[in-house]
Amino acid sequence: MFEKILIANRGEIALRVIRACREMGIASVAVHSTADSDAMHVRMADESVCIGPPASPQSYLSQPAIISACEITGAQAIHPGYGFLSENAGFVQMVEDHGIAFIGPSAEHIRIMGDKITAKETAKALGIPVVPGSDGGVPDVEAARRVAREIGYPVIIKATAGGGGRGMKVALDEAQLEVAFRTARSEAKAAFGNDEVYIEKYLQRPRHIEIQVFGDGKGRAVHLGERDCSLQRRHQKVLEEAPGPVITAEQRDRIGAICANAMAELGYRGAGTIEFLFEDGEFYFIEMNTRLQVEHPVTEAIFGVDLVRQQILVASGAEMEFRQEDLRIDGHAIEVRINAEKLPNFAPSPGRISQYHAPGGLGVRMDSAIYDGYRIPPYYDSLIAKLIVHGRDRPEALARLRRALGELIVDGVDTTVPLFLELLDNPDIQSGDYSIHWLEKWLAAHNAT
Ligand code: MV4
Repeated sequence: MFEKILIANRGEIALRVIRACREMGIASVAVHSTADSDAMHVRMADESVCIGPPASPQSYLSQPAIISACEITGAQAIHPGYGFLSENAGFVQMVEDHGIAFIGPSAEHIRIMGDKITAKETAKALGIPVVPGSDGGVPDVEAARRVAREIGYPVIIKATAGGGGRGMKVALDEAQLEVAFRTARSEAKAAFGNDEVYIEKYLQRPRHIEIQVFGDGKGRAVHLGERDCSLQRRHQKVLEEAPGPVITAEQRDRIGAICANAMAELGYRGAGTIEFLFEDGEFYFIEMNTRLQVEHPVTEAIFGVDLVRQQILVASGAEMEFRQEDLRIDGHAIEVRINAEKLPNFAPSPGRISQYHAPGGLGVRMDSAIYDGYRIPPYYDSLIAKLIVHGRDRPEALARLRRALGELIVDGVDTTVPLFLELLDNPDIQSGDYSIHWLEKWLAAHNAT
């Protein structure tokens, strides 16, 4: 087992990893920018190294600075958290070339899944159901027209190098195809330096359902059910829950087994998420994320497992601590992302937290790196806390969420807490009847009134 791990991240996820290290008797090294000298992850780690100025490209994304911090401190492994360098295949290669372990999948698996076309081809070849569409890139408008006629309208044109919803265009009929195709192409070129695009059948009212998978890198893999992450604004998740309110045990077992078998066949190592659109009882693969995700705690809550501990175990060559038959769902969990943002426009609200009180009690988990007097720097994302509640069933989780939000005090900056209090009063949220478009529609209607 590793004796010392460097965490190449900040905020709540850095604390999450430090906590797992401490429980395993592993020393932790924090890295930080000059803007984060007083950050909680620096205080909580056993050691820390300043790796550069506030701007991420020169600190949290600086590969040489992070490798040097490992060499200076003698850390044997790097946990990347999410975001930053977590899905950078070149970084993984560099880390391994320096004799350091990367706590995550192989560079090769990250590369395959980072390209949306090879990801989809790989998924399809492994027996995962995919959205009907072009086989690979579409070179010109004529080819696009042929594919669209074959699969039927509406269609969506997506950038191969895209992700996070950027570089997508919908064509409802053939009259809209040419403009959609050309716009997608030029936007892809401008945003990603790669103008390759592909076409899919456009699903009109799906849910975003993602399957948590975990592999030992030696041909064994399991699934840990799904998360419903349909409540999003501008491709940013706002609330996530597990199990999905409309997924049956049969649907879960079927798609879960397909995903676990696929990951076993790949020899996938560590945590991964296979994203699907779910409509009319069918799953359609869209992307795979080769990292631990922000919303992993809802899965941890209902399965009673520590995913970061398992990541560290398999990265060191040890066995994961469960088999598929050990994994049973207990109750329901919901996570809300508390951002330092001002409603109704979600404008970033950095500043000093003058008072902070975290909720607690049965079934409440608060993952946050803020404290009384903490100054939220303006350089990074606006997530300041994740509140995760766990109940015996969905109504109990919802009641607990309302209770916990009532206990929470964050003064000095604006937060998204009022949004969650309003959502909890909504009948569609209470019944679980929402698609990927629900939140944006609700916000539009809400802000108009
Ligand atoms: C789609 C789709 C409908 N049909 N693909 C958005 C980001 C990227 N992860 C995939 N996305 C979508 N792909 C087909 N064939 C609708 C979306 C989409 C979406 C997906 C998940 C969560 C929120 C979304 C919001 C708008 C569009």
